[in-house]
Amino acid sequence: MRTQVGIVGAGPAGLLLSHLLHLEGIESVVIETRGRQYIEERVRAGVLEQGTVDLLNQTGLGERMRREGLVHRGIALRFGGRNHRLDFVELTGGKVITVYGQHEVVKDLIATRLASGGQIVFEAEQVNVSDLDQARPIIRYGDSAGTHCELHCDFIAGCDGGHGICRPAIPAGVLTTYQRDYPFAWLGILAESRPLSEELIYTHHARGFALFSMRAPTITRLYLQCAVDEDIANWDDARIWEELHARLDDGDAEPRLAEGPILRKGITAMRSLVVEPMRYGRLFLAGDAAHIVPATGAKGLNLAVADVRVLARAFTEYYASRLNDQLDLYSDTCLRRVWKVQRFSWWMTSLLHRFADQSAYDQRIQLAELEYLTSSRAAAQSLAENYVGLPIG
Ligand code: FAS
Ligand code: PHB
Repeated sequence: MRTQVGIVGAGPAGLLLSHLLHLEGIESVVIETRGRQYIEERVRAGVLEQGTVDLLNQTGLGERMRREGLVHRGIALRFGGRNHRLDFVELTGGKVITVYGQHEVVKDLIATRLASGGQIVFEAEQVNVSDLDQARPIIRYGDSAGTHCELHCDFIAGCDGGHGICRPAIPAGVLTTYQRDYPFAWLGILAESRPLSEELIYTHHARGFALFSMRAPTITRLYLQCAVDEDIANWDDARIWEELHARLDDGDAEPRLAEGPILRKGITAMRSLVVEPMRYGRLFLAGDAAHIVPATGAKGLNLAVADVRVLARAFTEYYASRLNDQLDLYSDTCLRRVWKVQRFSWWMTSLLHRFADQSAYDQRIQLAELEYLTSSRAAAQSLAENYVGLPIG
């Protein structure tokens, strides 16, 4: 088989890239190891930046998001038993965020791609890439019928996430990897319960970080900082709710956090990672395949979107004029923004979490920074402009 752009991975990066290329008349094939139902039900990110929402609306993907997404005009920082609201609309001149689950974006992308004749190979096996520095790089895989397939491409987009095969396929010595692993993880739940608040609440607490988020008026998404090697089997529902109350509504006369059936629970590692460059030959890395951020800044999905917007423009230039300028600038263009988002995600994580080796002085510095953020417009504006999303290159 032949195609113009072979895409490895049907997460938000791979699917959105395929959609953006289709809009420009560029053919692609998406190769995915998991089944359609699995990736449509995989609960991950929840917050869309203004730029992500604008792009989905501009490219015909926003109808259900506009109907079901929750527009939020701010967030709260909770410390000392009190909520302190940051008004994004006032601080950023009108920008907002939209709470709409990543799996919903994935569902919309798959439906749109298949409706327009897009090729997505689900349940592919033994996927590998080769000839990356040749004119015709190849993706080899077994399809769900076990047939051995070869896809000869002009280019390959490695959108296979943090544990894929594209990044490891780049020869040793080419990539520089920058990494920071945090000494804690997040225990996340999805619960059928009445939201505690209309907006997200990020909590700094002596017992550890907690985050209140949501997916719908009756579905809450909650996280609490836990040990880096935590075993979810040690957390029954009662213990989870007890810890969430202790961190999220301990200063209140009456507990405000409503409990309810827990639909999902899981542990997510917290790490920062960037590989440079985001390209080797005719392989271009995008999204988690190239960088990972701790979820504290709600950036992972949004960074993936920003990468593929740049990559789609570069492929469009190439096929329209056979110019390589934007392809040659892809990595540098993305990395300028990636590192700013890495900084913000690291800063939010360092500000809000308890570190085992923290001194009493360190804890007072965290509280001083939170007091500064909630009393200085300049400080609040800096957080707000990063949170709603920096401009895309
Ligand atoms: P993805 O990982 O989403 O997609 C990669 C795709 O490639 C997957 O479908 C995978 O099955 C497929 N794949 C892997 N290997 C393959 C192979 N060899 N061949 C073919 N396909 C292959 N971000 C937030 O902003 N907020 C959050 O709360 C949040 N929570 C998260 C929880 C978890 C458990 C994880 C892992 C990540 C979370 N993230 C969160 C980050 C997440 O949203 C990512 O940033 C986002 O999914 C990035 O999208 P992609 O780059 O498309 O990668
Ligand atoms: C979520 O709703 O899943 C979410 C929101 C904000 C974050 C991380 C996750 O920072």
